[in-house]
Amino acid sequence: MSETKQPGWFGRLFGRKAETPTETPAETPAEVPAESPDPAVTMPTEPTGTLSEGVPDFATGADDVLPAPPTVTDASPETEPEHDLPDELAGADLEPVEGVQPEGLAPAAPEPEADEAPEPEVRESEVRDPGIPAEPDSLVIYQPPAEPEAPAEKRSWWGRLTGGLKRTSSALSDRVTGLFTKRKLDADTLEELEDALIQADFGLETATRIAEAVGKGRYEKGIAPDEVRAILATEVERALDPVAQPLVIDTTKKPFVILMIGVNGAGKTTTIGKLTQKFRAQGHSVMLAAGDTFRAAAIEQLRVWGERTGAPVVARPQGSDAAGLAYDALQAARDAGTDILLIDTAGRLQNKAGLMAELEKVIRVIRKLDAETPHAVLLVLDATVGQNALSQVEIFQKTAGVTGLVMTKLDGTARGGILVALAAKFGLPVHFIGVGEGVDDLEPFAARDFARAIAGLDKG
Ligand SMILES: Nc1nc2c(ncn2[C@@H]2O[C@H](COP(=O)(O)OP(=O)(O)O)[C@@H](O)[C@H]2O)c(=O)[nH]1
Ligand SMILES: [Mg+2]
Repeated sequence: MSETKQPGWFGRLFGRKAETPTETPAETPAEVPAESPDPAVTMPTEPTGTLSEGVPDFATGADDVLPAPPTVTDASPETEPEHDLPDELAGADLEPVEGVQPEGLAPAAPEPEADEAPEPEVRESEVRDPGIPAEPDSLVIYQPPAEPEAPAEKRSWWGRLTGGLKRTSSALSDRVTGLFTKRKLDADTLEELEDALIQADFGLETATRIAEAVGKGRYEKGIAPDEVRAILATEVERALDPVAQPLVIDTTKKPFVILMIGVNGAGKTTTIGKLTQKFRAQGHSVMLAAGDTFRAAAIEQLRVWGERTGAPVVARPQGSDAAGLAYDALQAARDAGTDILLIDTAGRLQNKAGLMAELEKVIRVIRKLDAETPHAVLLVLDATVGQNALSQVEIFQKTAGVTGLVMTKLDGTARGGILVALAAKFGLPVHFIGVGEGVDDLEPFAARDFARAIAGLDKG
């Protein structure tokens, strides 16, 4: 390691360079595994997945190009955990969409001087199970600062929900206004309404039901657009009500273990950060396991969230065994008497079989410590992939026993009806929805609010 004075964590996050130009060749970007900022983590405006013969293509986008095998295997994270990537790439996943600064990322206070930068408090764990391939020297637990950042100023959830669902609701609303203004209701109009709903990914079954409900007893009469919206809201609420179930944390489990799964870029890590903020605000202690050991940037990303939300992050260097890490994190959470352990996972393996095998292994290995774990398996789905979400549910459900869904990026699509299609097909609980990148842009899923927002109605 050179003598170079490195900037603090926030300095690196905001791109501040080392104070002395460094000559360490190992830190030049060219020497780092060629991993560019992931296109899958910027928000696609069109569905990024493909639906080929009902099987999701997990290898879309960057997934089909495996980064070079991890080269940082012997670097000790106690001394240089941040140097796996050049500054330009570190935290690349946190890059805002279209230049929007993610909420809460701006430093609230002047940055500490580089030499006063708080170094993470690092604790070593012992090897607890000789059967688990662990690298005891490399396990680190990043402790958050004593006082995590103050949460950003709150906008009402209704405001963020309607803002987030704007693309879907205005696409629908425009069609409804166009179709039902000063027109008699006939079969053609209803068919067009059905088309609009199918385009918003409601699914054929629900689209037909809504169109029928609108037509019922009104043929050859006029119907005002607002009436159509009201019927739409009623039908959507009826479809979603059974799946809108809160995630119940059983406080008798210590820790209550939540495994987060989903394809790369779905929003797992971000959702973990948002959930941590919520759980901490409810008075729970939370620990995070950086189980996406595939990329250094993924570990860093979780570490930033831990720092922001006041949760310790258990990590190992890139390339470590994810199951072993999850095992150690569960042990650490037990030792610390933590209420909730959130385990992040990778979604980026080269093929579906590899991804599923890794998830199965994580579950198998943590069950050696506690046969009831994981207590919840949350599948994170990106709303912008559209119909592909349906096949993702099928496949993850088989492997990991999904207990509930989180749907993210509803703000990034005009096809928010996918939630209705999912409810109709699987009936799995939908616990949370995300409508933005900020820490507050996630809330428990409420069918009525969602239905009214998507139909373009007031809260009511
Ligand atoms: N607009 C928007 N972006 C989101 C939402 N949730 C996550 N993201 C962004 O999606 C990208 C991928 O998220 P990440 O948590 O890294 O996905 P992971 O690979 O599943 O862990 C990041 O840029 C997030 O900021 C959301 O609800 N809305
Ligand atoms: Mg991630």
